[in-house]
Amino acid sequence: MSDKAKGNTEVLEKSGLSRRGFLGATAATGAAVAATALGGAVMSRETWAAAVKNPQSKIHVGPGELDTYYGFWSGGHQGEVRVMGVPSMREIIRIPVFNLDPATGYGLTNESKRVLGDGGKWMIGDCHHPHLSLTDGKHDGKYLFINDKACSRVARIRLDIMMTDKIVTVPNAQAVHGLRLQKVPYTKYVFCNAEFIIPHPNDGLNIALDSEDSFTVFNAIDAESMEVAFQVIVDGNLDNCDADYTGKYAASTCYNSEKALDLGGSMRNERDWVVVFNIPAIEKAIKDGKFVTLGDSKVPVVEGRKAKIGDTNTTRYIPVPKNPHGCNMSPDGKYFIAAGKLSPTCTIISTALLDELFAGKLKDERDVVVGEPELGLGPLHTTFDGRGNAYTTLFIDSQVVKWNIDEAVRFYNGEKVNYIKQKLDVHYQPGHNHATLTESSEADGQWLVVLSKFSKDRFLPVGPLHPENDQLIDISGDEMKLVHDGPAYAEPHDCTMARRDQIRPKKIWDRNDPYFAETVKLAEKDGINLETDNRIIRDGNKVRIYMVSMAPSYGINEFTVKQGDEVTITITNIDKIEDLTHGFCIVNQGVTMAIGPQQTSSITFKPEGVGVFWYYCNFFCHALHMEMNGRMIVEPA
Ligand code: CUK
Ligand code: CUA
Ligand code: CA
Repeated sequence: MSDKAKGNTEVLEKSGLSRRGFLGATAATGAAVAATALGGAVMSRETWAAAVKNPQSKIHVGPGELDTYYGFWSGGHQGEVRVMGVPSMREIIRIPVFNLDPATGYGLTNESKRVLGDGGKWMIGDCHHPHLSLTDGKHDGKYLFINDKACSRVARIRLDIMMTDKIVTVPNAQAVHGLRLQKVPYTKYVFCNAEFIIPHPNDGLNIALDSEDSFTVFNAIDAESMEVAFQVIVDGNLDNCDADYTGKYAASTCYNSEKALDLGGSMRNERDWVVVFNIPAIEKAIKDGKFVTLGDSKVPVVEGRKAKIGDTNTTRYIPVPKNPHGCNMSPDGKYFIAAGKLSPTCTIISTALLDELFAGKLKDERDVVVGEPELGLGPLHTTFDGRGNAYTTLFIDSQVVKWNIDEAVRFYNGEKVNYIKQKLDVHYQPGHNHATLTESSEADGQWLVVLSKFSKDRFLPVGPLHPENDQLIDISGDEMKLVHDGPAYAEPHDCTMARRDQIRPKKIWDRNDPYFAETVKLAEKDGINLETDNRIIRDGNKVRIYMVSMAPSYGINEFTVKQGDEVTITITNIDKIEDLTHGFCIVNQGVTMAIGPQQTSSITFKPEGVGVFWYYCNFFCHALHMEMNGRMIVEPA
């Protein structure tokens, strides 16, 4: 066990849960313990080093060659998304979402401020779960959605331009965490969990968190309008979620069924639960007027608490051990798999039995559980290869365990079968893992990325703050093979991957793109043709400057404003050449933005001080790029 793992065990021991206690806490049969102890082949350091050094090796993407998969990484509390190439694990670009991005001017330009709305005042985020939209269970290349736990938001990224185009703040909620998409018939809803229990109304008068008026909500956001379509009140809190392949059910894990306010309290129950949401039943309840609204929000809020659902039949609570975390749908649509975290097990829930559960035909909620394999210590998240195998991260054991789902189901039915296929050491303490196309019906079992939380000795030391370690594992054969370590800055939780043919980004902007349509409208009001006009319009103390850019010059090379003016600069890049982006930066003014080919970008600011201020292009665009500049003259008032 690594020192970090030891440290974790100590923490758990202090909280009353020893390593042995874990195993003792569940009714583990001897056979299951034996299966766990078996482990599997671990590729030696020498073998994988040799595999990586071999230029013919599968992961080597040579100069000029393209990766076979797009990877979309959460940028953690950098509040962004990172686009990676897999298997090279090269970071290709970053997409700012909730954060300030000086390179593109995201957070500064008027176009990005319209996207950010009110949330623009924060410019922080905490991204965990990036997910790609689907049609008929397959990635359709339209959108990527991601949560912001820090400010309770969900953002949408348009994959054709790889930019954030809508953000919604979820009302009546604190900390939007788990997020997954409806897969079938298409991504109509973005499902997401508000994690923390808060009082309603949260007015500072009513602060008792154990009262009936304190709860959290499950949310469905309309993927097109990006408005919250409905919320469901639940018992306990909510962690991760997923959706099935019929379009009917979503499920979320709850680790705090105790509604406790401290660590010890939230580990009191041997079992917490998975809440299953019946989407058609929720939609019907809303149609029948069986909902309330909370506070100022107009979002319909449906009752989903056990004791209160009445005839709306919106939810079911399936007991699972213990502080469960990950919730993952298998790509064949058969199972929701909840990772036990404080139990060494995963719970396999059969989707085929959910209709019967909701129809009241089962005696017990646990009757939908068709397997509960013992896998190792600290199971957090599960991913799939499309060949019937599951891969679960074991946080405390610092391993990924490969296991066969149907064999685990047979074991649960009493058959003596060893469902554990292999255990592979990872470095160190893995959170999510993610196999290629695993969240779609096309899971192809080629690559597995393991997002290890600690990197310790895997990279050159960089001071007390370490990066994380994203490890690439070849899962195309019978045996998992670790082939690459890659540092990641604080702190992705999750990633998602699609085949490169499934993502079809534009090479240059469309002049009619909605991203800057509002800016075009404002220019039209000023009688400006953005593609040809270079003009300065004074309107009281508001000055609007319109210009084009074409390598290596701006349409206006000098303009004058007065101290105290509010200045808006709108630039249209009339170059039509792929990869020919210009920048616009005014020195000592905090003004910077990018203007891609055929894009219009604008920025509004109040100049600071008086005098001559040079502006220049900060994207290398031409041999005379250094000469692409001009001057703003600020006259004293
Ligand atoms: S959570 Cu971080 S490792 Cu936010 Cu998906 Cu499990
Ligand atoms: Cu335009 Cu550099
Ligand atoms: Ca608990």
